[in-house]
Amino acid sequence: MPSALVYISPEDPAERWRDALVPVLPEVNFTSDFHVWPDCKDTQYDPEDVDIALVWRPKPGDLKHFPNLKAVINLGAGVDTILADETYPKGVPLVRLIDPALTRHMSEFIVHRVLHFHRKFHVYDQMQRDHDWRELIQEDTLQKRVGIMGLGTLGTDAVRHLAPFGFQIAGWSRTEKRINGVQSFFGLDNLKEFLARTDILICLLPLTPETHGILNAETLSQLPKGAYVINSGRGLQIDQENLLVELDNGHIAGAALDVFCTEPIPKNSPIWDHPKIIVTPHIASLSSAQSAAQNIAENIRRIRRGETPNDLVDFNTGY
Ligand code: NDP
Ligand code: OXD
Repeated sequence: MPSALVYISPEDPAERWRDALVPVLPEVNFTSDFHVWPDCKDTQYDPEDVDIALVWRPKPGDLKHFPNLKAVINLGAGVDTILADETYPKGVPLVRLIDPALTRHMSEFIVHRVLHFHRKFHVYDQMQRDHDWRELIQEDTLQKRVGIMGLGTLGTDAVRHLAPFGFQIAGWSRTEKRINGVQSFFGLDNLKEFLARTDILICLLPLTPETHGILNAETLSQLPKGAYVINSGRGLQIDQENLLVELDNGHIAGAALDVFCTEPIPKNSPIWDHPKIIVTPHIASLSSAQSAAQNIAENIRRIRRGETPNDLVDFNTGY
């Protein structure tokens, strides 16, 4: 029976994950049964022994080297790069990361960015640089309309943390939601109405063919004048050129972007120095190996017992 793990991440060294998994998977021999791709190619390992791949942004084609995979476990929430790989082994279940620390850290990021724009700290930052001592009008939180695209694990938690401030909160998702105090919009038919009532827009959608470019010239212009955009979903969900136009013509007052079409952003991109854009390098929430290890171990055991793992990706919806 194949029973070895392979770790595949071109970006993230294996040690962090191995160190976190060793104590929670005492039944696994990490010396003989934990391989790191592609280094293992130079060892005596047999790819047929591998039953589970632990991956973060594997390169297209990486997974096809393992003929006996029972499951692929993604070490992050978004599975877009994996599903874009046409060589993904057909029929092999894909598990995504749902982890309390990942969720918590995303909510911190969202709350910080929403308050930053709502309380005009971006303007006060500039005023300090200009030695400009003035009071700006303080808008009432109870009148401020926040809209979240994506009411899944992360969006729902962000709503929970934003609600106590008193914002008027709405969410947009594929299916209708019933969350106390949150107006639910769903499906493309309701998108225009959702955007029209949103002063601060947060994008926490997965990247799928349906959400690719969903924020474009038409939809951005449906936001009220002076709206703010926060994107920590995926860069390709916003048409970057269209966003720059709307920022430059003043329709959008500011944007906080954590994800981009090309990462890292090219050194000469206008995004870096745009006065209305706050850039972070895809750090809104980073996977924590320490926190996630228990859930991953549980899923490894479930898979090896022949049970359905938790947090399966639906190949039909793409998330
Ligand atoms: P979930 O799968 O839990 O939730 C996805 C939400 O998006 C659901 O509410 C779903 O609707 C909605 N949705 C999906 N497709 C559509 C559509 N076509 N139209 C309307 N709504 C849609 O995902 P998570 O909350 O766990 O994560 C969301 C994304 O956040 C990840 O896919 C990843 O891209 C990004 N992310 C970014 C990080 C960063 O550091 N920047 C870190 C972690 C994640 P429904 O509920 O009806 O199914
Ligand atoms: C994720 C991410 O999807 O880090 O987990 O973007």
